[in-house]
Amino acid sequence: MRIDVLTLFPDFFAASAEVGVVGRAIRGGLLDLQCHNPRDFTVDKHRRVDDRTFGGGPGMVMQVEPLRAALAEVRAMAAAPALVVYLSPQGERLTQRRVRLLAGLPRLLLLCGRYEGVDERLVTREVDLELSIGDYVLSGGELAAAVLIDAVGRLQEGALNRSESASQDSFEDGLLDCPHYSRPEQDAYGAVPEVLMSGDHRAIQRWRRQQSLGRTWLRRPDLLSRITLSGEDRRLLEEFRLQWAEQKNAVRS
Ligand code: 9D3
Repeated sequence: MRIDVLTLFPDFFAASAEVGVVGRAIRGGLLDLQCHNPRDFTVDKHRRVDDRTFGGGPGMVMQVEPLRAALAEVRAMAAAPALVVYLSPQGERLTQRRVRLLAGLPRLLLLCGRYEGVDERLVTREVDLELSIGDYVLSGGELAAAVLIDAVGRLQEGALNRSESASQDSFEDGLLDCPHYSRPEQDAYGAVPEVLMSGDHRAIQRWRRQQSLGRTWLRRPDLLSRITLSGEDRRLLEEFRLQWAEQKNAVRS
């Protein structure tokens, strides 16, 4: 997969392209990440990319011409058709479902806004998809683009090893992950749950599933209401709820 990024801050992406799963995917040739600065596509001597907003008010807007020139040149750099994605607070929410869809495409062209954003005429004519990463205010699209690149990059075929397998991901089955523990068995903060030391793989699997269900119920009931639980899942969650209520009463008395 090829990802091109149009950004006024290409340096921003250097570290994230080197480290971890995505760094490995890039080095291994599974992902080709190229950043381009719209400022390099300006023709005036001040290399201007922004101007005041028509209608008045504070803030600057990224102008059409540098972005239009950059998009045309960058599109032509490879034969694969690119889906043009504009990272913006007005976009639809990025979810794991959308990540999976995007990860299967041959090429993405990510457009990062700064200031108040991009002139709407460019958005209307050139952008295929407008995406937000959540309901909080960032200072530009770069961090959101880096999030998208990470999420999509790690799904490239061969990017993950067995222990990182995507099928084990939280959200792939709509539940939060279970707690994890490592050595030593006993430390300054206490002991590891006994079942994990039992060697009984069926019991361990059951416990993990129950923890996933229980934590999702406690922390993200919105996720739980989107999925259908099996009979076994419902029994595990009911048992978790009972234990939760008992524990709460025990603390009170
Ligand atoms: C202070 C500026 N705001 C005017 C009332 C609007 C505004 C413009 C530009 C708010 C944020 C931004 C920059 N944000 C992004 O480019 C962005 C973003 C985000 O802020 N939150 C979640 N996802 C994204 S994707 C791109």
